[in-house]
Amino acid sequence: MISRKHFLKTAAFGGLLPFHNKGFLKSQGSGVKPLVVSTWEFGIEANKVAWNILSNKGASIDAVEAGVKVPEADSSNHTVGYGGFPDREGKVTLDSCVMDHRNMAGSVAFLEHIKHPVSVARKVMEETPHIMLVGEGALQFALEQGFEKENLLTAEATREWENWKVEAEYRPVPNIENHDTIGMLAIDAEGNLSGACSTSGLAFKMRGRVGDSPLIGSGLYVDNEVGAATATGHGEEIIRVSGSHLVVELMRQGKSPEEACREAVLRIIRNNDDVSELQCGFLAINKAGEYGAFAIREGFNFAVSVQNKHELVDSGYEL
Ligand code: SD4
Repeated sequence: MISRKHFLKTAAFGGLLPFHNKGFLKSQGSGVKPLVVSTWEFGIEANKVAWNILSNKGASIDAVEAGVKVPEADSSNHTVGYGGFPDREGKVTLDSCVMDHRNMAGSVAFLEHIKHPVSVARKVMEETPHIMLVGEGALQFALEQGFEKENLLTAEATREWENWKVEAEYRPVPNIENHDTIGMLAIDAEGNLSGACSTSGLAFKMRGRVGDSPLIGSGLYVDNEVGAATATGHGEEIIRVSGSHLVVELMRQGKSPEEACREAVLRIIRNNDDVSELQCGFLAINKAGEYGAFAIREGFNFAVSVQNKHELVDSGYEL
């Protein structure tokens, strides 16, 4: 029998699936600004750099770009920037985007040899009439903008790729291969929202494969009147529901950040007969400075920085 408490918990969302979180989909965060949140535990170090900018009255777009550059430069992080695992052919290809409070956006995808794709994405936003550049064209643009061509494939990533080739099974494993995309969202002292997202994508992906992370509306979306959202996990599933835009629109309809993230997760679950090998997570903030996250399964966490404190928080999850 379903207890009344359990029924009330689930009926509001039109489903009776179990879900897990600390406290029931309530608004997290006191609404104090500035605020920065980012995906996964390495978000703490990224947030600290972003926080330095925000706490000195800096702009949210400067904060998210600087923050995301931290894991991009970290060779021990195997799915962002330098040190990222390569594609099947042994090439590191990077995806990134930014969006600011003016609804302006920039993006690069399938970019090789440039350590900080987030900064190239920002240049696309600021220096071109376009939103997205890919592959050779993105590289050419980056070089014209003064970025340096570097080898991003580390000895460790090469070893992992060599090992992978022995079995050559293309099977992403939730929370193991896929768990390092950084999505960062910030609200500055002026109340302006920005976001950035950066990844090397799924390890050993097909050459040319692009996931959700550089796609405005999928891996990231910012609406300065409502809030911002970012995504991590299986990009194909996130693209199928235009995940981050969906989360922002659900917040516009009055849902808390965590409720909105959960609804997007439920749509992904509904789209799949078998979710046993899937992981997707969303992270969101609203204009009031509240935040929340939700994932398909346990294991997703995010870093929150507010009032000079940096904290790692476990996301709610459905299964
Ligand atoms: C992708 N969403 O390329 C990225 C991978 C990821 O956490 O987020 N991993 O599909």
